[in-house]
Amino acid sequence: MSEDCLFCKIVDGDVPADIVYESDSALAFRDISPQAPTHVLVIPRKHISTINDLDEFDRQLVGDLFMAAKQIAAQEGIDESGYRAVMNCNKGAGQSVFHIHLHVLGGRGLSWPPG
Ligand code: DGP
Repeated sequence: MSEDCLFCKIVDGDVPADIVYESDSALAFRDISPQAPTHVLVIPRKHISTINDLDEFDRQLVGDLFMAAKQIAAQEGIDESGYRAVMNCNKGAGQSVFHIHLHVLGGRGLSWPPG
């Protein structure tokens, strides 16, 4: 838990969110500013600021985030049509909340490369 972290506050229930998935290690909720018909953020309950802060003990946790993404895609009905699961690292890549989160985006065509 990091005192001034927005996503830690969502984990603790101090900031409301539209939660679509919960497990012992992870939580997922709808993005406040959706960039696609489905835009869900999957986060670990544990505070980790960026991908660069992951350590060896986080291997399982990172796997949990992707397993959650897979389940959410099925729940949202975008597993067959296609979706993107992406994590931005640091400001230059667009990270604005420094508690790692996997964006799960789908429900429309997604171009590549991203901007
Ligand atoms: P990134 O830019 O990769 O750090 O993504 C942060 C995302 O978090 C961005 O898409 C908007 C979303 N977001 C920011 N504040 C809130 C909030 O208070 N609630 C929810 N549900 N999403 C938020």
